[in-house]
Amino acid sequence: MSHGMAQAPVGSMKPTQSSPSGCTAAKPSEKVDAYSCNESSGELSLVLDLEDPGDGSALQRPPSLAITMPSSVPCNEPTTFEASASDGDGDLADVQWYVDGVLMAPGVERMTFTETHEIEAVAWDERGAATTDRRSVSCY
Ligand SMILES: [Ca+2]
Repeated sequence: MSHGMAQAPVGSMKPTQSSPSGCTAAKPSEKVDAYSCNESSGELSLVLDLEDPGDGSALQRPPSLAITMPSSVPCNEPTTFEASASDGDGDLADVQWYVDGVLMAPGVERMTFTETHEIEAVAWDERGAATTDRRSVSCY
């Protein structure tokens, strides 16, 4: 003996989209986020609730950076680029040096000055935030 397939009651499962009567909704193909209702209109707003757990980890802080090498160095002697860099999040990733707008090769932090150059240091953290400091360095 077999049982017949049970048949569930069929109701209206059709999703309906209601709009206040007399309102003009956007075209179905468009994202509906506002209705124009005769004299009034309404809109939906998205509120981003950013909650910090208390240790600051939800917020990004850019690195702190200051060039510490002197603004005047001996000519014709190798001078080491020096900067003080830190990050409040503890995610300092890299410090890059530019001389007259040209990026120095990675790991190169010494140069012999024969004239004045515009030195720029850029500190990056792991999240991509950057802080820049500049100094004009002459030689004597
Ligand atoms: Ca950071």
